[in-house]
Amino acid sequence: MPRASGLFETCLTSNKHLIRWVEKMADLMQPENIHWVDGSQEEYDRLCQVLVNSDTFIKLNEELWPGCYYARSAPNDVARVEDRTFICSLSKDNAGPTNNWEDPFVMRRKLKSLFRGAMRGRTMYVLPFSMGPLGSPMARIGVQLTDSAYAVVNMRIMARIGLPVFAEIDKDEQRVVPCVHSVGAPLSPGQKDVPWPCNDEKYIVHFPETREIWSYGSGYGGNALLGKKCFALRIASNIARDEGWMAEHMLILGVESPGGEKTYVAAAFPSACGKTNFAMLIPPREFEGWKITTVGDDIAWITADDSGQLRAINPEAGFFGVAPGTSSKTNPNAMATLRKNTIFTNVAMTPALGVWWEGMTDEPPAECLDWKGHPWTPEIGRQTGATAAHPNGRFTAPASQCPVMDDAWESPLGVPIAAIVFGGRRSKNIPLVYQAFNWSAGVYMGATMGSETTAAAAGATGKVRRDPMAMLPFCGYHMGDYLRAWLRMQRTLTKTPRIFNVNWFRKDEDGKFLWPGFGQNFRILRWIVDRARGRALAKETPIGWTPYYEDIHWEGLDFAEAQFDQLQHVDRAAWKKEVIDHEDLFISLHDHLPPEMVYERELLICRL
Ligand code: O2Y
Ligand code: MN
Repeated sequence: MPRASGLFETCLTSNKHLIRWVEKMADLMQPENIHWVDGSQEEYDRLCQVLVNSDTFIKLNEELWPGCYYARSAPNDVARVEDRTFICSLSKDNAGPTNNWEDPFVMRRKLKSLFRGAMRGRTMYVLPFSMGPLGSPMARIGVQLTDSAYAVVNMRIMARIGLPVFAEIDKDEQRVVPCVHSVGAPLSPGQKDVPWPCNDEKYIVHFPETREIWSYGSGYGGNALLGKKCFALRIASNIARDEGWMAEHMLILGVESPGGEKTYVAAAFPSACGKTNFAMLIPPREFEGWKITTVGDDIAWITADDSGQLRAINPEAGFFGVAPGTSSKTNPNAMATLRKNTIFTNVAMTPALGVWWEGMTDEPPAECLDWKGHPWTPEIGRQTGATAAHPNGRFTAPASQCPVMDDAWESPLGVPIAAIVFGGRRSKNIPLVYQAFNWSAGVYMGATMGSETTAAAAGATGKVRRDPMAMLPFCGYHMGDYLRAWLRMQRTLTKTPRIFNVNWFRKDEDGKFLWPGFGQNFRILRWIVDRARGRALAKETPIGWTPYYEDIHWEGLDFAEAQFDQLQHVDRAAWKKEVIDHEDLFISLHDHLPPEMVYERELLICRL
């Protein structure tokens, strides 16, 4: 047994269940060593050095990029793998039509064979982590066993980890979510490791009833940093449904007026729709004294407090942001955040040991190494079409380094949410902004939201992919039941947040964007805040309330009323087609679909 061989000498918990589970897993996966993660800076530095020694990390130029490291993944391990992601609920019906399901008994047998000996020749890290500020009643704890030092150092940025979490586990003997992760690349004695070990066969598996996560074969992002999508969304959505709160794919931001009035807004956009940019938006200079503050850029855990007010925490402690397209023009706050103590993955590396990606600067570097480590020049890029950075290249950066983090971003009780915003990338039909008539219409709005596929994603470009509440890849149970949970939530509220839809991406007949976006989105946010606070008028349309031209603050932007009307136009014929389209999703959810969604659809058809 590993215990007898001294593998447990540095055990950092007294929790017997935890120790027994670690023993059992060590027995299964046969690691060479066990490392109990204390979460200290010294340990982080040591592990980064281990990663440098194994050629996984390159230490970047300390003068230009202090405390930063650079990694390249294997070319077959560059993103989340939705087709290899499973929800193994006891009943297939509970996973619903939008998730891959496998019988949990069959899956357990498969996992047992995959994980048997999977960590041979490697160290197994026992990584305790808290999603949410430690000690917050809204926080939840997990323990990830992993054979990836890369996952450990990234998790140290993305979550609260180490000794204080062990202390929390020991204090209450509280329930933890067990997470098992292996890159699936055991080493035989004397075998030389590769910089990015992984396996062609990948399994990202969730057992919702037992609240377990098993991830095999990948070392990348959402597949390996199990606190993020696997725990904070797929497993947490199950816990939230059972306990009456919500785990959402939402950013949280604060809008602060010159007089110090603060209004918090949560917003759900599908992946790759600019959530990080919106969360860190800088108002145009005409709005002196106004400030946007960031609470989170990706995930919100939301609950009603004793007074019936919705409150939200960001369960994460860092940003795992898309690098390409991020620049001091598009997101100066993100650029300031990632200047130090950041891990870059699958971007390009310059000869001066700096990083670069498409869109970071107007001028590309004369030469660099691309995300595969091959020489890249602008000329090579032109000739081959190859980008220097992978489109899903990432930065992992501590949230505490963001210059506009909200004062209350770590508040244990979260921040009060006054408005919820849904949005997607739609070139036609969907106005720049409109407000749902009420909560139930707002749930319909979120349920039917969609985004046009871009060239970066698989599938036909320009096709609308329905993505209810931006949770399609992340809801850990039946989507119809998820919509029911949303409707149920209203009953716990006395102050119901107002619900809005935005679309920054509407185009004219020539394919040109009608709205400048970025910082200008502040004008729309301000109307949303005014509406949530009951001090702006609105015009009734068949799909919801829309702003009058005069109610948007236009100072500093030359935007004619006719242009605004074009952006806000509700084309009834096109909307009738849109509503027919909604039916596809509803049919797929059939017996789980809440009847309110059918009523809302009927009402919408009548109004059109
Ligand atoms: O490719 C990955 O593993 C990352 S996916 C991701 C990362 C940060 C925030 N959101 C997402 C997402 O896919 O929604
Ligand atoms: Mn996301």
